[in-house]
Amino acid sequence: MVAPVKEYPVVWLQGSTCTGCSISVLNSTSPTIKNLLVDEVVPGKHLSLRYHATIMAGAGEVAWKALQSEIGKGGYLLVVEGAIPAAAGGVYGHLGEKSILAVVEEAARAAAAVIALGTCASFGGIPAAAPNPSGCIGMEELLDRQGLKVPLVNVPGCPPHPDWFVGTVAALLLGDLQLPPLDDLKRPLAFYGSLIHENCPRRAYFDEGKFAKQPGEPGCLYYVGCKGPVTYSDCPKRLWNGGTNWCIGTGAPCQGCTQPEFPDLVAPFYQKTTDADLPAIA
Ligand code: FSX
Ligand code: SF4
Repeated sequence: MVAPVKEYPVVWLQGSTCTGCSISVLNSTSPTIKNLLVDEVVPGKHLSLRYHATIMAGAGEVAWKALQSEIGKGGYLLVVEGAIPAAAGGVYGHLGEKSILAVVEEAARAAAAVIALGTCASFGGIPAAAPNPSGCIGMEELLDRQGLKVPLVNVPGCPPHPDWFVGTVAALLLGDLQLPPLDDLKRPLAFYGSLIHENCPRRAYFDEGKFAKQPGEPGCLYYVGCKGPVTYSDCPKRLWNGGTNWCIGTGAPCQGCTQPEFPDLVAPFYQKTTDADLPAIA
């Protein structure tokens, strides 16, 4: 007899976002988004996406009721994309009949676990850039402010790599929603465990003091603004767009998009990061 497949409901909410995180996940190549949504993510375990404003067919009152019904049932995996506008009681962003702040808080209260997808949901990101008039915050800060103890994983990146999301979901499902090993910023160590600079194919140029004077030139991109020495992710090994290339591979300096300092403290983007920020590099 075939063992029954266990279904994990997923509620996906969007705050202040460009929706790039959804676009990135929709571009997942292995597995494809169809595999992710229809097949078993890990043997015997299947995601059931109950609410996602961008890709669901329902709209208006029907969608709003579906969301309310899922929140009422609870026990789902909550994916939050985008920062949460929290100034003035949440007046700067609305979802259905309520503020994003109120809906995300209600949804987090009833969730089994939360994935903050993207740098905005993790740390505030671009919507929280100075002067941040809408008071945008990331999920960890929101949960702290409300005293909510729901398990949280941050999957930052602007946008995050689809593998980082899919791999995190697979790890959560394998462990029956137990959190995988995380760093002190709640990022899965499997994807954010080492500095870009440690694995960069241009590292020999850095060590030899051969620096590009313009983006696109050969050489280390440190003096044209590369934030690889202060940025944790596996981009140099994983590459993007199904293994085609990555920022530094095209001659563009890393912008530090997986870090809580993004974007204010890694700006100006095309200027050298201050040496004071450099961790000890062996
Ligand atoms: Fe932020 Fe994601 Fe950057 Fe955009 O939702 S991490 S601005 S890619 O879309 O939130
Ligand atoms: Fe690579 Fe940037 Fe480090 Fe240079 S500074 S070696 S381009 S990660």
